[in-house]
Amino acid sequence: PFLQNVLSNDQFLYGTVDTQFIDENQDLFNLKPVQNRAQKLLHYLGHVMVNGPTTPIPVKAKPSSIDPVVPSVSLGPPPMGFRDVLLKEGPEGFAKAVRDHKGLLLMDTTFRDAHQSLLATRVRTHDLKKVAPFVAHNFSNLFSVENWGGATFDVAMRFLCECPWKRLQELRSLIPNVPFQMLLRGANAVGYTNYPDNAVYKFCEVAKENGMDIFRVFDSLNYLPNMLLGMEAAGAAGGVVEAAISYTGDVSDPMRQKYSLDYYVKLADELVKAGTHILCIKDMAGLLKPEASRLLIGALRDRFPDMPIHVHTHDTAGAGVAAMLACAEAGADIVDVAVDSMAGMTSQPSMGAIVACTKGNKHNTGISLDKVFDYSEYWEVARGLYAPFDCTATMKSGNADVYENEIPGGQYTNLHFQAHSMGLGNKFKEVKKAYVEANKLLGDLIKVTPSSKIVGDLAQFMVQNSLTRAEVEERADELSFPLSVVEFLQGHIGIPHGGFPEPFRSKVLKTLPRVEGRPGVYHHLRTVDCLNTRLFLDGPKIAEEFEVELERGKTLHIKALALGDLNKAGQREVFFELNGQLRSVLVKDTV
Ligand code: 3PY
Ligand code: ZN
Repeated sequence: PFLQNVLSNDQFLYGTVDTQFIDENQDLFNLKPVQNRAQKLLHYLGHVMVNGPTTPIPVKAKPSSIDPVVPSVSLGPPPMGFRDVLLKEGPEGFAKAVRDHKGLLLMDTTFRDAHQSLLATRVRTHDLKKVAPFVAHNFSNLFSVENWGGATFDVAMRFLCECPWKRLQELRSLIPNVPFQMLLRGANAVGYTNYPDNAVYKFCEVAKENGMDIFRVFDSLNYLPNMLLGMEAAGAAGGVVEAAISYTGDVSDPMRQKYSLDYYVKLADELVKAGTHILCIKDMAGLLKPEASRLLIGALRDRFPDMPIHVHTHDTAGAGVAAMLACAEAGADIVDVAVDSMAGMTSQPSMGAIVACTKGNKHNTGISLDKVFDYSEYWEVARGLYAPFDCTATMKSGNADVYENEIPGGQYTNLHFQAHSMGLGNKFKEVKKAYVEANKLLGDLIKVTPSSKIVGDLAQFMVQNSLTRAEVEERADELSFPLSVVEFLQGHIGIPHGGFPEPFRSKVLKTLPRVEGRPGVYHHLRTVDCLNTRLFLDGPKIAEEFEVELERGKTLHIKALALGDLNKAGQREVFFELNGQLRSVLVKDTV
């Protein structure tokens, strides 16, 4: 590198070097590996020419030869949008403005969930950047653009040779007026397993610094302690906190009692108590039927009149538009859509359909249908570039069987891809049936990344080994289960609603250790470094108030309020005031 630095130095090249050359040119010692970008590009191109793209399945489809045409954009800065409100008013003022807004607001998922569901998350920053100014200029009245988080983070690095942070920075500079939204998997951040708390905090802080505004926080088991961790991390970073309840089952079916209306309302109570700015129902599989929408969103609207309610769904069965219109009727403030050419099937319902169906009524979105058509045309052509990854290579329609198998949108596509790549294209039905059985074996879980992957792994294991549910149950102590299943039963991602399935869990785990409570606690024991020794050894007295400096400038004001009674599970609820807000923790009483 030193030689290369010398050889690219103007003074050296023009022969004006004297004895002061080294002294005056200390940057010659900047010995960072010199990036020979041209060489790297050639290497990459050579690799693609020899091996072709790394596709999920060996489809013959090639990227289309037609380039998308970027619709023209007017000169000057884009109009003001909700991001201007957020910057001026902060998260609380922003939430109030959203709730006060007349008409239905939309989040556009085209930059994230739509291509995660249809194109194996492969859309590159290159194609997002091209259309970004058009979005800023013509969709300034969107609630938000979802453009980050979920699977985009690891796919950018693993398959696209891109830096996800750079994507965020570049899009931010092109879309300054519309809030950006990301999907944060609670204590799993943008990964597939629980991370140490400080990693989640830092991640949110850096995401906010790089331009993220709204953090949709969920946990794959709706496990409250994991959700609170993600919400606190997003809130501490100064982000808008959107706590998301993952929806499964069917609240309109009296026979489905595990995930009842009461279950969702109670969970919402906790999230509102914990200070969420926005409440979201995250229907990751597209199970929320219009009737269930009326019941659930209606109940939440009545209970939390001032809370903005946001609904996310997938269109796998084909009822997404109907469900979102029912949500709007029942009082939802915001629903998720993808632009028409990136909508439908396992993606979100169509933006154009919702804009058209609400035109002229009280849910009017204020969005121009003509602009939607231009935007859609760009994506229709851009989508052709991703033909090797497009689920339509093999999947021709959505399917209402999702109401039975409850497979989330992105996973539905992945499993379909997988079945085809293993030459089991005609056995997809069997895979879906096994998924249903695997879910029952695991105790009927909320299924979304990563719990959905665990159910999928067990289903695949059953298909590969031709095992029925009864056989798995019977031989649980001798079978060699996928690691993800074992770790789930150990408690590595949290505790499912209703507890772990027994005697299945004990038979699988035998003497393997179990994690009690929130897994992240065990990754982060040094949290307690900041406590003085008396508090560390003996805890506070009831009514004692004290301050703890977590790090420089970040002080917590804590007051111990009360110890609850022993409950049936041998636990006590301990109540605190944390920075003026009521908080409680459940603790196993071992005395
Ligand atoms: C993700 O976690 O990436 C999801 O989209 C879940 O729905
Ligand atoms: Zn989704």
